[in-house]
Amino acid sequence: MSMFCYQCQETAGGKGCTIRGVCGKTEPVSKLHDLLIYTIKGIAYVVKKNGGQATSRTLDREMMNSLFITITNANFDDESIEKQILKMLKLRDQLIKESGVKVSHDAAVYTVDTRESMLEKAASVGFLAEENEDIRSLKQLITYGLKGMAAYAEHASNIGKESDEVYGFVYEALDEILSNDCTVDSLVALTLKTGEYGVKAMALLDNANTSRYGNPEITEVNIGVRKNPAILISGHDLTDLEQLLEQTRGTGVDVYTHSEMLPAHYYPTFKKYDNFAGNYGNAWWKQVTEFESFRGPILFTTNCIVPPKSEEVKNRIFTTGSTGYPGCRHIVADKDGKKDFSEIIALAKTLPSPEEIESGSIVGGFAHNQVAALADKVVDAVKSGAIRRFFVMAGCDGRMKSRDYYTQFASKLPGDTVILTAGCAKYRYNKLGLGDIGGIPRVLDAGQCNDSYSLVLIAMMLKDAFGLEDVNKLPLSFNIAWYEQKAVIVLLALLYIGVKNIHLGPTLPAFLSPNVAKVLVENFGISGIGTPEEDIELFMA
Ligand code: SF4
Ligand code: SF3
Repeated sequence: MSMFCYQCQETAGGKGCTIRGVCGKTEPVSKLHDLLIYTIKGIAYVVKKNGGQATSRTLDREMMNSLFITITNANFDDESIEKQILKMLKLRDQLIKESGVKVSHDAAVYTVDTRESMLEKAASVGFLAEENEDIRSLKQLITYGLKGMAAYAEHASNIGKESDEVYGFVYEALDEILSNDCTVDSLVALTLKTGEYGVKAMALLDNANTSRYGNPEITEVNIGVRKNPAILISGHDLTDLEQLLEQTRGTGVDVYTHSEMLPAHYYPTFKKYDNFAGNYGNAWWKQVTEFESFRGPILFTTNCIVPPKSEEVKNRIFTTGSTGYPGCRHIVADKDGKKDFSEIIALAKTLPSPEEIESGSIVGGFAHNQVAALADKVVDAVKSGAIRRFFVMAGCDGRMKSRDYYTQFASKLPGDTVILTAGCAKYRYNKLGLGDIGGIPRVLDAGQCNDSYSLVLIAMMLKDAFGLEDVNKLPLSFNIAWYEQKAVIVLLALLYIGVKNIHLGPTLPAFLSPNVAKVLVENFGISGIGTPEEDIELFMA
């Protein structure tokens, strides 16, 4: 077996990618990801020895960046991952020197300097080295939750909001899973604690986004195109979008959002840009054809990158932040976080405007503040029986044919139900025209996957409005679609706040061992999906 990865829903054969990732991840990239994770566990071990004290914000931020780099479809660039490993080793040694702690664990003392030595080292430190499958399963569940948490913490940090508590927990958890003394019980407890800190990280990001860009509001987003040359921005980072809009203002170049960047249209701050033209395309995996017809440059701020099929498209792709792809130009921030996008803007001016693939508009912007403003209307609709049940259908989309389930499920739901969504899962049903109930749209989009936090607040608000003690007593069901590790932290956050009977699909994670899956079923009522008809009957009963 040359590599092993089973962190995402599309893992080969539902078991693990062993030769090359279904996502396109190569063997060296997979191994370098493994070594990077091992290296930051070593740093967490040193921090623990130092009484939980990291010595610099640079270290905190690079820890988050290292986790983020290893998220599915974020960084395929072996050279940049190699550089990150060397950077982390330098920071580790600096930390040891400054703190004066004595360390002996291999992760805290090992050295590598060449690609060859890195790949050799990686082969011996991958997570398969853990022999007990239940311990391995829980450690990976926590690791994937931490990756999602780090992505959200990094976005918040880019807006200037950081939390010692969140950073502190990441060090604590990484140190704990490096240890050989974990038990199933201690790891189950750490899993729930990861969910607790996932809620904190999402709250931090919500606060960062709304304090900087205002509260999302109901917005109609154009899905057609204009005649100007244009740039497509993908991923989740709003500070990159803000800088791109500032730099394209008055240049005659339009900016369109792609996939998870769609909810940026809901923020008041971005509405002032005349050249913020709309959303182009659908969920991440459709980029294979949609980037061809877009015709202009594309900027990836985070996952999900699909390896481009042609040199022509590849030459139009730029990456920034934690993302990377070999052969694509990478834009680096200066020490103040400023990025120069002039090369992308210049390229856009030489290329044709986007080809229209859709027309019309979609509506979104139902984050917690907006829903709170509509609370009386929503509560009245439930009391009068106009709304019988809510379905939280947040999460990710993906390539698997079995995800048609979500389109079928949404379209077959009775007309007196409302879907609450967040994340790119929405593209499975946000253009179906499901109508409204007394002016309340039947699909309420709160935003990106991290805005699942908003859905939690909305559930809490409904619970209070109906004077209930337990969120599980609401006419509310959870049918979550997952793909990558941000969905893992969303799931752990939901478990932490006590949500029961979540349906998770289209398949259960390969990294759950039979015993760990059993714990999740017995304690939280987690289950997979059936057919849309069977599941609707079950939920409505
Ligand atoms: Fe396979 Fe998913 Fe890992 Fe890619 S991220 S190598 S598809 S399991
Ligand atoms: Fe989508 Fe990649 Fe997860 Fe942010 S963009 S939800 S899959």
